[in-house]
Amino acid sequence: MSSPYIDEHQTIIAVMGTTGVGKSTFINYATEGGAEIGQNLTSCTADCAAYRIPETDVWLIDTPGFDDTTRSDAKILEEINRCLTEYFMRKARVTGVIYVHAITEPRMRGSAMKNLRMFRQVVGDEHMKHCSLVTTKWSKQNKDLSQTREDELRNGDTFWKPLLKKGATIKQFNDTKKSAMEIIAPFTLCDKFLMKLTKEYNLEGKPLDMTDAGREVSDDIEKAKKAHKEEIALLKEERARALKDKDDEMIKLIDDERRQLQSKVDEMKEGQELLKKTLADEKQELEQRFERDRETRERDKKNLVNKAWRIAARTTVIGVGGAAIVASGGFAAPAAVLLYARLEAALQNEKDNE
Ligand SMILES: Nc1nc2c(ncn2[C@@H]2O[C@H](COP(=O)(O)OP(=O)(O)O)[C@@H](O)[C@H]2O)c(=O)[nH]1
Ligand SMILES: [Mg+2]
Repeated sequence: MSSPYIDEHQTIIAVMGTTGVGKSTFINYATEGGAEIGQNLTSCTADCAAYRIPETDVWLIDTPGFDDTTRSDAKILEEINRCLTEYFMRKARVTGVIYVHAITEPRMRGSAMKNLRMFRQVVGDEHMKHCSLVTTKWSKQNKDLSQTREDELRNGDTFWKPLLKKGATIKQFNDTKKSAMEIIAPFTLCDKFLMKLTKEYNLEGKPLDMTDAGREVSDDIEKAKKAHKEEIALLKEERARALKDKDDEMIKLIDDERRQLQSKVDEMKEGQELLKKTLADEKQELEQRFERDRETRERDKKNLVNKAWRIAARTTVIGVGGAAIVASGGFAAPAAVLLYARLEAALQNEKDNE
């Protein structure tokens, strides 16, 4: 969820990376709580969520990883894109991206590679100066081993080397607020930029599946769909054989597997439909939401003014009443108390009507 308070004065820093690497933990250190931490490898962050660093105009955006146990990559890309579109329409200052990686990872697993690919496609290699590649969980293993892993990341052509060459920085997070703030600080000062995905979708008007990030997901879906269809065809042959052999148990097993595969193919088709989305499809909904947000902001502002007025009214009555009591040698006390009680009732009434 975004916040109605995100406008052109607010600075946005997105936090991306595989599920479980410590994105929410990092955000919690920086913002002093709020983001939900995962205890196992199921994702806690289903939607993008904005967390404000206390007493600043800087927000960290927690994003779901492209490896969610329950949602397809298409849905995740759609969610990230929806969130970026919203910040773009609100004219927020998107200044940086923090890509998180756990140093305890023995090597780049498939999901880590996929997340790195998606990060590059969403942000764009040309914007690496706005990116920090942050390693976490240093306290969880031997320092020398962690250092070896960091060197591999730094020097691997398929890992971080090309990104560092393009201006990304590499940082270590060591589980303190100070360390989180040191990582964030450079992005609070730099200019805003337009992510590749935002540019393609919002300025060039491409549907999601025509953006580079969308193509990446579509290609994966096509490959998986093809593999699943081949498996379904094989199962069909096996079923015919089992039918001939009157092997009821085998038929049941095959039918179960076919059903599972078919539901995966259906989910993929659904994902492809989702990626056909264009800005025009969601613009109206977003504009309606901004209008509601404007009303919320105005109501909050009005409530704040009313609160100030109530404080001023109380202070005046207490001051004047007190002075009257002293000046009258106590005679004015009942009248002053009555006046104060009336004022309290009136203020309470007004507060209830807000
Ligand atoms: N020691 C240590 N544990 C961490 C760190 N970051 C995350 N964890 C643990 O890793 C698990 C997943 O963290 P979480 O922040 O939910 O990951 P996310 O899915 O990327 O948001 C949790 O059990 C955290 O306590 C870190 O920097 N140091
Ligand atoms: Mg999380």
